[in-house]
Amino acid sequence: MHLTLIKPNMGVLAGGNRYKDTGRMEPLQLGVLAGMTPRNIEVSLFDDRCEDIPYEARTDLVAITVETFTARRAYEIAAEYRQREVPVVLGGFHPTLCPQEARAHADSIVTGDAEAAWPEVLDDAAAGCLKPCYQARATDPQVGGTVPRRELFREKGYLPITLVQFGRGCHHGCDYCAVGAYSKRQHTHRPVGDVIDEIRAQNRKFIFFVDDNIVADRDAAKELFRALIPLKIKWVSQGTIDMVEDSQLMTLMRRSGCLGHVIGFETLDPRNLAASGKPNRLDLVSGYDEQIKALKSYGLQTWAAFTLGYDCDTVESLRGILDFSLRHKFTFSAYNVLMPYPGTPFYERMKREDRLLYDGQWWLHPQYRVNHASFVPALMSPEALTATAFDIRKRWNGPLSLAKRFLDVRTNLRSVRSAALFWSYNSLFRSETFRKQNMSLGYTP
Ligand code: B12
Ligand code: SF4
Repeated sequence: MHLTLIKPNMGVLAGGNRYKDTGRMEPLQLGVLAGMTPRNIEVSLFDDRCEDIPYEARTDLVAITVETFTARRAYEIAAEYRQREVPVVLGGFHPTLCPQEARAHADSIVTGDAEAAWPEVLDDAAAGCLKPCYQARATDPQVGGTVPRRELFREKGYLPITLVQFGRGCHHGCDYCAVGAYSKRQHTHRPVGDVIDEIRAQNRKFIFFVDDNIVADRDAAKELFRALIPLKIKWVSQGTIDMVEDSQLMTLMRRSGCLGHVIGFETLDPRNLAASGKPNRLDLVSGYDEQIKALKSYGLQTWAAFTLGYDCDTVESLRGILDFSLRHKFTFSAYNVLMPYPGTPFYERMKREDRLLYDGQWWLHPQYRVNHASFVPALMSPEALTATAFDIRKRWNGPLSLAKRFLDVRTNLRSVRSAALFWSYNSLFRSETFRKQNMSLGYTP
């Protein structure tokens, strides 16, 4: 039997060329699927973000990982294979949160984590009797010590950073977040020993822990950090700002080689935080200042994530977020337009309030463009939200901002490595910001 694994691209750039993600990372989920596949099954991996898919090559089963922003393209790829009578199975966030829609484009879908369902899918595919839907029960990630088959990632031009997962899911239920909806507010993690073995078995010293919240279980995180110290790696991850409350956690984090995290600040308005359910503590007088000071005292380079378009946001208040970011000289920042991801409470609320644009399915709509508002904000027009978000991104990535932010002795000037990280990734994000704006999803008009 031959299995083909596919990571779909997003779409087509405003100028008409297919998007080629210059900062693409290894598709970890496909490595995990391959790792769970018995060795007597041949496996090929194709990354639509950087190579053509050889539809005519012989294969017995195609497995595609689907996120909401790649759903349109994934369905196009699935149609090509199904036209050639090759069975297609879809899995990942989007089929889990939108199973009925995904079912219409595949022979079979898997909802939830692959770990609990994949052996049965392969057996059924080999016997020619795939079921229409496999509802995987929740498991720990890579249960049983599965190791991703990283040799499949070679020569695809991925960034030189190894993706590893320790924990999965999140206890919080922020209303806009697909992770809260997918994980049903459960957090699980792998045995620390498995993670250490996996890191030792690959040859890079720069790791991205793709956990949704690396500090979700503080005791487990401390156990991991202690075990990482002898490995002498450098690593980055994602986490909630409440991490700074625990000085032992922060000290271990730093000693284990942490360079920084993606941290969701989301908004500077406590009313927005309360409405979204984000558990950040925003002091009424000092805002996030004390927490950011604490982060910097550990020398961590922060990738601050903001979401624009909450009900209390105005064009003016959004501009305040840019001033705030510049004042704190964050190493990186993301200013994402709030998106109604299907399956989230925010999506359901926008639907109830009749505020969804693009027929309520922006991810499938031929007119939808990347980084555009896909709902009607409360205090501004969708066009004003799109334009303000783009303007903030432009200013943040401008030469003055870069120069000002670089000059932070506690973070970006702390070491040659920190300075190199600042410039290499800021250049990448800068060019991606402009390229991706107004991109359409999928390849067919
Ligand atoms: C790392 C990461 C990134 C990396 C890129 C990773 C890469 N390889 O390309 C970066 C930081 C660049 C990134 C960017 C973005 N990301 Co991202 N990312 C993640 C993150 C944190 C981890 C992904 C991962 O590797 N997980 C580990 C693997 C093992 O887990 P998994 O993918 O879920 O796969 C498991 C199951 O889902 C299932 N499964 C998955 N695929 C398949 C396929 C089959 C056939 C089967 C059977 C099962 C199966 O089994 C797997 C094993 O259990 C996820 C959150 C998450 N928990 O996954 C968000 C996530 C996927 N990203 C998300 C988003 C929105 C984005 C952005 C659009 C953000 C933005 N506004 O710019 C961009 C767009 C990317 C782009 N192409 O431009 C959302 C997607 C929501 C959705 N409904 O689709 C997520 C879920 C985060 C969130 N909070 O909601 N991302
Ligand atoms: S804390 Fe982060 S990962 Fe958890 S639900 Fe909220 S936004 Fe999602």
